[in-house]
Parts: sequence; C-alpha cells; structure tokens
Amino acid sequence: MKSRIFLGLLTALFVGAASAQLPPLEQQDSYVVGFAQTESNNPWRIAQTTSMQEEAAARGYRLVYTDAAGSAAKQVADVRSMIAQGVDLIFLAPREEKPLAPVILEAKNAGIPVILLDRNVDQSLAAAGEDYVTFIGSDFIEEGRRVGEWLTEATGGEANIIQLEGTTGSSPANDRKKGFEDAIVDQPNMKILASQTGDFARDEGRQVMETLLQAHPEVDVVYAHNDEMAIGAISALEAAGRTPGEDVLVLSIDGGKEAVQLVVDGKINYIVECNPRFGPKAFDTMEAYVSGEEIAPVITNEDRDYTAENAEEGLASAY
Ligand code: GYE
Repeated sequence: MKSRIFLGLLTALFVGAASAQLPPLEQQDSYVVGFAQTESNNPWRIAQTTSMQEEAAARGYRLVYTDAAGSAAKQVADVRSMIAQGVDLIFLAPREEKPLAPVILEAKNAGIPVILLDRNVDQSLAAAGEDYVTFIGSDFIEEGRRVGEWLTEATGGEANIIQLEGTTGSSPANDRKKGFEDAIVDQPNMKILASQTGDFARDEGRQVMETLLQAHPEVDVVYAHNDEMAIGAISALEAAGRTPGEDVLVLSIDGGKEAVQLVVDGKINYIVECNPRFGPKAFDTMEAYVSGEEIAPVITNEDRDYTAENAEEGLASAY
C-alpha cells in the first residue's frame, strides 16, 4: 500500500493536481475499502450502511466504516484518516456539496480512487470522471419535478405550500428544491408560503412545521425533502388539530417502510422513492473500474413512486 501512495505522489508531482487522470486500482484478491457515511440518524442511512456492509462481506473485502455524525468537518477528518491508512478505494457520501470537495482531491493525489454515493459535490471544485470516478445516485432534480407535477395534477394548480428543505448545502436539498420549484413556476395559483430547512431530520421537521403552521394557517400542502421531515410535519399538523393527507396534503421523498405505511393510512399522499440499497451497484462499479472498463461519470438510480393506489403492494419491498 505504501508503494501505491508513493506512486500516487509521484504521479501528482509529474502531472500536477489538475491532471485529468484518475488513480488506477489494480486487480487484487481482496481490497480494503473505505465507506465514509454522513450520519446514522434515519432509516435511510441505516439501510444504506447495511447494504454496503453486507455487500463488502459477500465479496470478502474489508470495509473501513466511519460515521460523520452529521458534521462535514468530521467527515473531512474521516476521509483523511482513510487516506492515511492507505485504503484501496473510498466510497464517500458527501454531507454537503462544497466542504467535502478538497478531500476528494487529496485522495486523488494520494493515488486513491473515490466513488461518490447518493450525494454529489460542487462540480467546479471536484469533477466526476476527473477527480473522482463517478457519482452513483438518484436524479434529485427529477425527483422534485415529479412531486411538483403530481401536485399540479392533484390540485388543479391551486396550492398553498410549505416546503421543508433537507440539509443546507447538500445536493439533494438544492436539487429537490430546484426541480419542484421549476415544475410549478408557471402556475400562478401555486404559492410557496415558506421554505425552511429541517436538516432531513424528523424532530427538526416537526419543530419547523410547528412554527410555520402558526405563521401560515392557510397552508394546504407540505412538501418535505425526505420522509423523516414529513413524519415530523404530520405530528405537528395533528397536534394543531389538522388532518394530514386530507386538509393538508403531505408529499415526500425516500419511501421507507414507515412512510409507505402512512400512504396506506392516508396521511401521506405521494412519495417519490430514493433507494438506499447501494451495495451491489457500488461494488460492481468498483470492480468494473478495476477491470479497466469505461465508467460513466454519473450513474443514475431508477426511482419508483408510491401513491394510495400502489402503496399496499409496495410495502413488502420498501426498506
Ligand atoms: O433522501 C435522506 C438522507 O442523500 C439521498 O439523505 C440522500 C438523502 C435521503 O438523509 O433521507
């Protein structure tokens, strides 16, 4: 491993940090692979971690797992420690778009390839296919757009909306907002009354909803960037004597079991799925990279959706 770091440094010296060359990874019997997770405070993250751990074990690879506990600064330190250990490859779920970009370049300069999972980084700071192998994940703009289109159809273009945004500065929060707002921009009677972050967390979603509900009692739609905040918002609505799913439509993204059950129960009206089971695809992509295949800079997951019509049958396969 030392020789690989040395090689990486040599390469960096010769071709400079702006090189378009991704670090190679040679064929080995087994690998030591890093997975830098952003946090573990929700079922989505736990399902993703389990999927990565199971797949690493199934292939006989050692997984160096870290949990940044919701701190971009800790995640930077976690990736640096993986670089210092000389892991063969790093899977990174970058919490925010900007702060994690520099360590991607550090890994590249140390000769360690990086694959981004589920969240992307700012392309002006670190570019897919150049500084890291690829981004594997959902098309978040498309997810937001689908929610906006469903809502337009369901309400005939009349809605007073509260938007609960995900983690500030994260790619899913930025893009789910953009896709949704683009989809309704031409609808004069669809108004976003307020839009505030709930950090993708249940209790924060509940608290933010509680405050916004007092300021905007005319709300009749909540669009939450993930299930956790939607579930928090449902508690706030019920505590205020409202009927989620009926007098206030609730829309969400992710599709965990608990939320899909709430679609069955009629409290959530529409969910666009975002599948957390990354393991098989992540390691297949790594192995394709090792065998020298051309890897697309973006590998997009297909997302289904859940409505009152299909939620019951979807429950069994929801994470
Ligand atoms: O929607 C959310 C999680 O980055 C796509 O992060 C992921 C999002 C997911 O915490 O629940």
